[in-house]
Amino acid sequence: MFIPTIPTPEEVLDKSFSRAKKAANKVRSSKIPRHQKSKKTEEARIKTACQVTEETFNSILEKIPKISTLNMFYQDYIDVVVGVDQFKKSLGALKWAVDLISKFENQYVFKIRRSSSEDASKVRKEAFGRLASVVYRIEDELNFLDFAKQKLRNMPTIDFKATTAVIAGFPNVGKSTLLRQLTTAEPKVADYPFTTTGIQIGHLEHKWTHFQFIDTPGLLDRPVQDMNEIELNAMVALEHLADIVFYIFDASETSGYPLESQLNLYNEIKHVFKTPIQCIFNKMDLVENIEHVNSYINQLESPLMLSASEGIGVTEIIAKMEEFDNEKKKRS
Ligand SMILES: Nc1nc2c(ncn2[C@@H]2O[C@H](COP(=O)(O)OP(=O)(O)O)[C@@H](O)[C@H]2O)c(=O)[nH]1
Ligand SMILES: [Mg+2]
Repeated sequence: MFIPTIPTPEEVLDKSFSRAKKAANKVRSSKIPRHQKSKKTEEARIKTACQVTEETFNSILEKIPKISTLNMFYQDYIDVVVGVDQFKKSLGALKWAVDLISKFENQYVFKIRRSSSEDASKVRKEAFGRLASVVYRIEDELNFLDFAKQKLRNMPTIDFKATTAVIAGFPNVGKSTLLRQLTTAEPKVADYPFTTTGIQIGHLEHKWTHFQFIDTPGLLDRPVQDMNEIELNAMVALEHLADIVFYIFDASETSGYPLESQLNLYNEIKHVFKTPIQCIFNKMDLVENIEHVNSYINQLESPLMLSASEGIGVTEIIAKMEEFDNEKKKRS
């Protein structure tokens, strides 16, 4: 997500005060009666300092997308990574500062006009003190927004219109290999909470349709009961973008996970996701005991057979995706 550069309170005030100084110099060198000069100069300083600060905050507020208008996937993502409430609270604080500053800007301008020339600089100092104190009041919020900027920098770019498959299964069953086989370009890596290597997104243009495949290493590859609440949330966020889940079995069990455990994880994921799940039996080329594998295949609804590293069975998966996409289009 794009978040503009977030300044520190010092940076906000430095900019505002130096611009105010320039504005004051301009007034001082202009042709106005001598007795009015100090008041006019101080008035310009107050106005400029306040307005520059307001503009700084307003431009941040305008550039940050409204969270509630984002896709649910992003809302959940932001919530898991930085917390949506905290995010909204920080933006609220910026808004609060803008309103307050524009209010006392007027008050101090009036005060200057009513004061004597000798008091003008005193009033201006008071106004600057007030401005600085408001800006420092929201220091925590500015820090938080800067933290959010860093954290949300590499958020996944998702095409929400594309029909999307999320790939699940234990480690080393062949998820990444399949993803590379399915997609034309190298899959893109983006951050995803609680995955050490991030999320991988691959694209395929097939008969003028855009398919999207997502591999989430470290998230859909272990028992759900081992997950904490935040990880569960991160997993549920995936549901917003999955049209279908591809659950990969390692039929050869060479990855070290018995088919029995793989079936358990399948059932757990099936329980969490409301989306359809397509079972895929990979590493068929390494299978030695086909009866053993068949006893699992027979328990599941029309699973597909695959040897991802050999590229065997990939076309059938794409055909399945196409079939699924057609059904989805019919439904909508
Ligand atoms: N023989 C064989 N090896 C495979 C097959 N699919 C994947 N592999 C190998 O299994 C290992 C793990 O694959 P990977 O795609 O990284 O699994 P992931 O952890 O689920 O992403 C790699 O060494 C792959 O080359 C397959 O169909 N047959
Ligand atoms: Mg992998």
